[in-house]
Amino acid sequence: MPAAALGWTERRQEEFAKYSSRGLLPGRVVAEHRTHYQVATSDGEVAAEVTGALRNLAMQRSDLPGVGDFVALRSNSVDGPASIEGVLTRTSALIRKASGEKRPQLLASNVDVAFIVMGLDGDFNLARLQRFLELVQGSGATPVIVANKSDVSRDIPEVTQQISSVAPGVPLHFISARGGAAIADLEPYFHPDRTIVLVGSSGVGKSTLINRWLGHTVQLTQTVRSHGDRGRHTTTHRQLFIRPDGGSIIDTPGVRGLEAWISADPVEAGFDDIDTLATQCRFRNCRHENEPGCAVRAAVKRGELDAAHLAGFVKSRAGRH
Ligand SMILES: Nc1nc2c(ncn2[C@@H]2O[C@H](COP(=O)(O)OP(=O)(O)OP(=O)(O)O)[C@@H](O)[C@H]2O)c(=O)[nH]1
Ligand SMILES: [Mg+2]
Ligand SMILES: [Zn+2]
Repeated sequence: MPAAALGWTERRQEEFAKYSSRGLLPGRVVAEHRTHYQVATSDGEVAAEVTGALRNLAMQRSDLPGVGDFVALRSNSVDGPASIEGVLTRTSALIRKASGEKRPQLLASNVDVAFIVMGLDGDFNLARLQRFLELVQGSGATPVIVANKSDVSRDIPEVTQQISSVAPGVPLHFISARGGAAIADLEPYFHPDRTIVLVGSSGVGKSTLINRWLGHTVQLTQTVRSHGDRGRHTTTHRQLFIRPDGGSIIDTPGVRGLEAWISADPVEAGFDDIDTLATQCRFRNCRHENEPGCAVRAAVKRGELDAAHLAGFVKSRAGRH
């Protein structure tokens, strides 16, 4: 395990002893795909699957491994995926869970600091900031507010005052990811043993920051997408990156659905997420019921969209006709 870079602390090493005695190897989940996990190990990244036994033990979906988890791996045949046989105790977990929701989803685990990124352009929204703050405060990670796009900024003293009214005592930094202004102010949060997650709405500049910290373009950002897809999020899945000079950083997609999940009020949350997904349905007039090639139901199946939220959408639309 490239120890320091991945946050492989002594405490984790101790907990891992019960697995190493069974011949298992440590790894850290860097991405979660529909069919498999991508896990970083001392021998590089490998594909891995969860064993049936571990799946049966999981009481709910958030008990299964997610991005940021330290896992115990058994390597199988030369070309087959490795098996994940255990998950180490999490030191923190960002879990999205709306009230009454039965399927909490793990967004990232073993995160030390969460940068809540806001855009100082049209995106700026205090209610949304508050919801992200609640998500982070329930996780065990330390929140830091990053107000990005200071180059197009509105009145900074005014914004500072507004933010401190909903987030008193939470560190606040004004930066420009694109221009580079004040980026260095965030450097002290990085540490070889530490993991930082970026959360925030779509388009606030999370991936632009990731690319800056990684020193090259690892994530697509909005400027390089094709035209005509306004409103769609650019980053599509959560991914952990290891900074060359130490420390791990997790990029997350600014899915509208996250706000829908956080918000207890479905009317307020809206259905932008479904509208966005619907642009990828095979039929333009898809009702997302049983049409073939429906991207919305596919997202529900993948667990990326709440089925109850889709049901609410179908119901509200029926009411309009
Ligand atoms: N003016 C200005 N634009 C910025 C800044 N940082 C990022 N942007 C632009 O904002 C747009 C969105 O940036 P992304 O990094 O793709 O945003 P994201 O938060 O990763 O979005 P999702 O992946 O959809 O969640 C791009 O066009 C960036 O160039 C900044 O500091 N100033
Ligand atoms: Mg992104
Ligand atoms: Zn559809």
